[in-house]
Amino acid sequence: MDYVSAGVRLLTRPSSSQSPAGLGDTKETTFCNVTEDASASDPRKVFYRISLDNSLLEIQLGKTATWLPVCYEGWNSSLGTLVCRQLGYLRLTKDKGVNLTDVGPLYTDGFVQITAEHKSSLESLWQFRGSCSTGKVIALKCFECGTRAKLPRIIGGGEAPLGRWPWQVSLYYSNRHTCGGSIITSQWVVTAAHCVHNYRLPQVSSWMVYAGMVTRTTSKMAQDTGYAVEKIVYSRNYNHRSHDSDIALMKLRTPLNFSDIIRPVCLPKYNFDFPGGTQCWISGWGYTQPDNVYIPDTLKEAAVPLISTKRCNSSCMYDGEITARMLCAGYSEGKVDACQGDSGGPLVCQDEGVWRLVGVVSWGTGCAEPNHPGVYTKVAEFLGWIYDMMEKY
Ligand code: 4AZ
Repeated sequence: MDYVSAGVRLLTRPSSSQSPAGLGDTKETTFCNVTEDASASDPRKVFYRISLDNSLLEIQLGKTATWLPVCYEGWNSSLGTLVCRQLGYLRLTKDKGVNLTDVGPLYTDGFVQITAEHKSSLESLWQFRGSCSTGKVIALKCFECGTRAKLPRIIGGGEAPLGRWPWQVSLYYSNRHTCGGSIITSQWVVTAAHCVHNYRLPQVSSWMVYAGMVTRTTSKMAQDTGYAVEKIVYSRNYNHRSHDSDIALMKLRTPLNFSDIIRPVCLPKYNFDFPGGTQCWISGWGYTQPDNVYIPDTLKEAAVPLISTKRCNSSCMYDGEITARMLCAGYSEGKVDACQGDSGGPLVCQDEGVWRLVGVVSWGTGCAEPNHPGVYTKVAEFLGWIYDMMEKY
């Protein structure tokens, strides 16, 4: 799929094109009906949040209903980084101890304190306490991501106004739009391994990253706003036959200036999967017609629900081809999907008010075909790898 200009296409298939598949379709869906597990299991034991009112870190131990502030004793900033990452933020921006007396009489249910012994996992580090001996609790600020500026009204469907997907970038290889990508920090972009692997990889200087635009040609021509690439890494487990681990990172030579139209997306939280049926969004400059090799000039967007792996791996969909590092999104009837030219671009889901990069456009059988939804790299499986690469390079 990456030999022609591999991009993702956000495609709306005309309903008439569905008719030949109509009969078989109905039959298939009856025996392919997979019952969904309504109760998505949640393995987490400790929950974190940062209070919007006063920036205090609050922890819930087990599934008890109370959120408790954290004593300053034993705290250090690397714990702050770990907590921010658990919450899907790239890093810590600021941490400090604040006097309990300054935050008012809000907290009467007790506190969480760091245990004295050094524990290997973050989850086992916390214990309940009646009070904090220093009288101070932790306030945290994590790197901001996944928000967009207040936008003018959205006109029509399908075309994305400037600033709606501010993390979306267009990756140009040899002066052609080749793939999409998502900004995660001022210097790092996530894309698909199939966009950059083999012959393209050594050609770092042939890549350019365009951010903060929806209309490719005019933005590009008006001012050459492209960012040069310094480094490309892709998952060492990437398999171009099975499309497993289809993820790559690009480091820009100079950092992006964030603005209303250029902003980073958040990553998923650790150990939390969005259930099948969650409404998410894709965006890209990929093909918009199933049988038309045409890369549109303006950014397109579409809403797609997640499909559980169990259902996507059933015999009527991908029959076992979906690995633990992939996820599916789209409709069993087809019609709306990513396509060539959209590859590497974002599948984002909104959660607690921020947008998270849940998937990277990867592959699929055709585009917008019934029972062949789009397949995405599951970003949550690569959080450790992403942080390692960003620390290393
Ligand atoms: C591609 O060729 C491609 N319908 C990307 C996404 C999908 C299919 C093909 C999903 O890059």
